Amino acid sequence: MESQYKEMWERLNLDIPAHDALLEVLGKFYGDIYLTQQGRLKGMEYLDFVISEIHGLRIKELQEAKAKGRKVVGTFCIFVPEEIVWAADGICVGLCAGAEAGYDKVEEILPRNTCALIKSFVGFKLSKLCPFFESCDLVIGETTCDGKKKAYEIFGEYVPMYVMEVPQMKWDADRELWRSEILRLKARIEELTGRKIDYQNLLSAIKMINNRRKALWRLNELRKAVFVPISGRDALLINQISFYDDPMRFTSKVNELCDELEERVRRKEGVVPNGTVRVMLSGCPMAIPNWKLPYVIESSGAVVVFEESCVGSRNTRDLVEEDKKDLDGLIDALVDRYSKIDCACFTPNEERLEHIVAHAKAYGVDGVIYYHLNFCQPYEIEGFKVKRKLESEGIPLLTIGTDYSMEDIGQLKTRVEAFVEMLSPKA
Ligand code: BJ8
Repeated sequence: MESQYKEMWERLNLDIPAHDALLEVLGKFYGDIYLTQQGRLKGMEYLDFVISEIHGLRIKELQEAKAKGRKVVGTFCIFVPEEIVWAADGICVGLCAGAEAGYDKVEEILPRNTCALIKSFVGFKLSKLCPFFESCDLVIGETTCDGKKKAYEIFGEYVPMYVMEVPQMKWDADRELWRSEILRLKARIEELTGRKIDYQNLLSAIKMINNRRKALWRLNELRKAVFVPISGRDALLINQISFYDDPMRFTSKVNELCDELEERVRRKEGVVPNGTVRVMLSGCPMAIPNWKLPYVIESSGAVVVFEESCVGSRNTRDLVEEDKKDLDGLIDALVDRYSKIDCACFTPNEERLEHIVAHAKAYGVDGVIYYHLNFCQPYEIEGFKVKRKLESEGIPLLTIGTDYSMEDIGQLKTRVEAFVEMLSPKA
């Protein structure tokens, strides 16, 4: 891939030697974690291809679209209503980074004890390692956690930045604020793209993104089967790729994959032996290529059947209502749908506890692994209420705080193995 795209990467001003090294490490990491799995689905070949081309073909597509006048908009959070971008014929890509990169430079401008996700996206930009960043005409941030909010102020010196105000509570006044923020975004995107957002193009965008969510939810539902048809690692990867790939192509590929999965479920064919310990992962988002914990879990004798996370169910569970008669109605539908997001940045956030319990039961999990990034206060603190709730329901829980380094992998494995052992049916 290197030679084929080198010219494009040079034009994007990437640090070529460092980028080559990154792709090499990533390729090896992916090979070890993904390609060694037994009995993978045929449909995963497409996902393997997308990953192998993530800095190649997809970036080429973005560059070609830009040459025709389309604008590329990057986001970090599932609160940003991407339908607004697509309606104006923009292209929306998720930018959350899931690997350690350029931390030496990052720590010159951000405190060391900042969460890995924030350090990662700043690091990818400062070290010129991410062609997605370099393709963006606008980057949209949001006032969710304090770390992101304050980091964006500094980050805005490096990228064209726009920040949405996300309310922290869910009263009527918060809804009004959120509605006005969606309208403010609409005006900014119209200005950027030079295109007006109207009823027709917004409805088409809503349908396109709803279809992607439906396909991902269909995939989720299939994981309820007693014979688990897909590994948690593969399911996570599919969710991660949904933030980058062309939505229509991606949706049709995921639906093809689901056809294959349905067949497996019908044949009672699982990726792991029947009776393998079933685990839910709950907590902070796992941005690509953060595969550490799912790998640890699935190499410790368990299988992940559900992700209660933004790279997972929180992003796919709710649809935008389509049966609205005018533009105002569609804007209201966006407001309603996005207000259902139960991120730990909200207070109170009781509905998240209800969702965790309901999904733990529906997916027949034996236990929940609660994951927070170190220095992520919203998710770490909310973990206390999650623990209490799960205890009251008799659902076992293991809490893990970690980051993107590999230093703690041995320690994590010991803890996860002990948890899985505790959950395993005794002979
Ligand atoms: S809707 S979870 S994508 S904000 S891990 S940066 S919270 S300190 S990512 Fe998120 Fe939107 Fe919420 Fe989802 Fe801060 Fe925590 Fe870091 Fe985090």
